Amino acid sequence: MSIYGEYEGTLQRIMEDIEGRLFAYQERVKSETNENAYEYILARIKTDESMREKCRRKGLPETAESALSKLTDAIGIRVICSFVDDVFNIVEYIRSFDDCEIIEEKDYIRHAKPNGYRSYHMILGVHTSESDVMGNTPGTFYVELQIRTIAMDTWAALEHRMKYKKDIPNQELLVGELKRVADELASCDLSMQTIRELINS
Ligand code: 0O2
Repeated sequence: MSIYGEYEGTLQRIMEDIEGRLFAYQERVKSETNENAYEYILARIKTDESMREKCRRKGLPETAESALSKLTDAIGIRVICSFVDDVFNIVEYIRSFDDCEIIEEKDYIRHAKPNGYRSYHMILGVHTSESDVMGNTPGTFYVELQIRTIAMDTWAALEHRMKYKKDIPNQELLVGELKRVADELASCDLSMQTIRELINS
C-alpha cells in the first residue's frame, strides 16, 4: 500500500491541473511574444520509497498524514527557463492563482545558498473540492515548485550527484570549484539576459 493511500488520485489530478495552467501560460506568452515562457517542465509525485525515506529522516511516522500535511513536496514541479527574467515572470503568474495560497517562497536567486545553489522555490497550498488527509472538505494539498534557468539546473544536477558520492577525493577542493562555477554561470545568465534585451530593443 502506497504511503499516500486513498489520496494518490487526488495528487495526480492536482499535479496535472497545475501543469495544465503552466502549459496554457506557455501558449499565451508564445502567441503574444513569439517567445517561450519557459523551455520545459518536469512534474513528479515523490515515489513511495523516497517519501518514506524522507519521513524517517525527519523523524515522522510513515503515514499519509506525515506525507501530505507535515511534508510539502509530495507533488513537485520544476520549470526550466532560458532567461532569469522568465523565472520571475512565472513566479508572478503563479502568484495570480486565486485558488492557491502561497505557503512559502525562497528566492535562492537573489540570495544564493552558500554552496552556490540558485533557484526560486514556492510552496503552494492548492484548495480543492476533494477532502484532504486532515478531513477538511474543501481540502488543501501542497505543491513544491522549483523555477530556475537551464544553467542553474545543470549546476544543481551535478552538485546533487556529488552529494551521493561521499568517497570522492579532494571534496573540499571540489566544493570550492562548484561554488566558483555556480557564480560564473550566474554571471553568464545575466549576460544572456542583457543580450536578449539588446536583441529585442
Ligand atoms: P530531493 O531529493 O530533491 O527531493 P527540505 O526539508 O529539504 O524539504 P528545505 O531544505 O528547507 O526543506 O527546502 P529547500 O531549501 O527549499 O529545498 C528543497 C529542495 O530544493 C531539495 O529537496 C532539493 O531538491 C533542492 N535543493 C535545495 N538546496 C539544494 C542544493 O544545495 N543543491 C541541490 N542540488 N538541490 C537543492 P530535497 O528534499 O532535499 O531533495
